[in-house]
Amino acid sequence: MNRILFTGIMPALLSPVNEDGSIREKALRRLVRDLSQTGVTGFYLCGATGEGIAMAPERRMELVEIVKDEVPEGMKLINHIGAADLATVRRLARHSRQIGLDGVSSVPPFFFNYDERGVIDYYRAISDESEALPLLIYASPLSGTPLAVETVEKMLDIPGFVGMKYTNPNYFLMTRYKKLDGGNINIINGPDETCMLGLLMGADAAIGSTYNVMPRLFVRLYGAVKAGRAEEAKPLQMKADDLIELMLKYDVISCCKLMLDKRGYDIGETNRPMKRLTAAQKEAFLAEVDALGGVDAFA
Ligand code: MN9
Repeated sequence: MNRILFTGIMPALLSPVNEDGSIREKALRRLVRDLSQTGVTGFYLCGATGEGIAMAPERRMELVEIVKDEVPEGMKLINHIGAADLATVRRLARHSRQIGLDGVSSVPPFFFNYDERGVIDYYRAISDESEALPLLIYASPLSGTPLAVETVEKMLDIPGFVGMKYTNPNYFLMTRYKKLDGGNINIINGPDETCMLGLLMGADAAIGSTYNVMPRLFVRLYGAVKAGRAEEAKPLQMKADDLIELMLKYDVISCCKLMLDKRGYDIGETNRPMKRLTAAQKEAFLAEVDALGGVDAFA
């Protein structure tokens, strides 16, 4: 079985929501439509950037249904279905299969300390419930320490298991995962600020927050690295990093939402109780973006 199913640049799609958590359908559809024209290969839904953990399961299901309905043929959709209770995880896994998504993903079970068996059982439950939809671990800094390479190796037996979204700038560890099964494991770069390095060290794809804002820049960067022209990719990474540095100073998700808002998407704020910027912070961030050329300099 070929596990390299996901390649290219995939925005971790922002979730446009209202104050009560309901989906801003118009903004969502427009964002999906527009981003789909930029050369990205698909979307990662309801992850950290997509705020899935802060959303009710019904909202998550509604959001992925809208995206599935709007997205052009051929674009891949991976749904992050992680939740603290297995019943919700199973429900989202089943739903992802029913509506025809291309893959499911989850952070390892969190909050309680799970041992290796608990982790593997969790992913097996997802595989069973989704009838072996392509499955990716989400190795996120928000969900504890990375899984042991040996644990991931054991997971190669789980039906549908293809690999992981690896949000960690430790690229030595990334190569240890990537060596499993002779490289037949789909490793997807997480940190946008080191996207070029991840790709150079063997990642097949990249998923990230800031690809909502700078899709074309990263599509060019991906093409350059994969064509062996790292020297062409470097200035693109450096340019993106000037903006990412600012976003990290304020709050990445809020800043991405704010920049799209400035570009005319009626995207709203984050789900509570997630971080939000004050009016003064918004103004300060936008002034710093202006100094870098303005919100459209990165489109
Ligand atoms: O993996 C994102 N990571 C998190 C995806 O959300 C934790 C990244 O895209 C970062 O937001 C980005 C900025 O640090 O690299």
